[in-house]
Amino acid sequence: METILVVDIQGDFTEWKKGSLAVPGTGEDYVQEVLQITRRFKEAGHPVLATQDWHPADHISFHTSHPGKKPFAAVSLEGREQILWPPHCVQHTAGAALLIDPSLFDAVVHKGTDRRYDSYSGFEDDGGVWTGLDQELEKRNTTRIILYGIATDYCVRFTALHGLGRGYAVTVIESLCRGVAPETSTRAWEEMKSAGAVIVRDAGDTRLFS
Ligand code: VGL
Ligand code: ZN
Repeated sequence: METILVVDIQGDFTEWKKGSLAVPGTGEDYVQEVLQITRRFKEAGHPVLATQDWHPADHISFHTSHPGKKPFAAVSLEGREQILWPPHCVQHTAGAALLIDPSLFDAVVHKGTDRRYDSYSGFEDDGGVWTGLDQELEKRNTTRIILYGIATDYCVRFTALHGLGRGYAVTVIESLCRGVAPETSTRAWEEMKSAGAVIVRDAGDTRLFS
């Protein structure tokens, strides 16, 4: 069974909603395209899941949690590199809201909920705690994950790599992804490809529509 996974389509990551961590190329037209394609997958009978970045207000990934540090600075936390982001996707705020009607999703998985750990991966945070995505995929007898959303170089990348690591086939739809920066996005595509992900240009290339 193929399961669709829509990654972090949230106000704070979009230009459309003037988000605090707006990713280039995320105007209203982008979100509408993601919505339409997601509807078509749903209508074709595929389970559709979503991830939602869902941080407490004092999350460790926010530069405001590190006095004197500027946004986008890199720091070392317990030996891990952590990029310090502008505060974003704070639980229950407008910026954290999904921009696609949640009724379209069979389940929504929250990530980054523990203030001590970031979680680019939809599967598990940097402390190794699982989000619940594994169970949602297993419940639906998933063998292949079809993935797209924001951001190519962070959440899409780590979710694809962890999906492959768990033995799933992973297909990423390039035209429905947006990255924070061009260089890191180029590297992310190469990394996903060499780890075994299938990268397709358009949703039609998945041949999943009936
Ligand atoms: C993400 C930066 C910070 C992502 C989450 O989901 O790609 N990026 N938090
Ligand atoms: Zn985040």
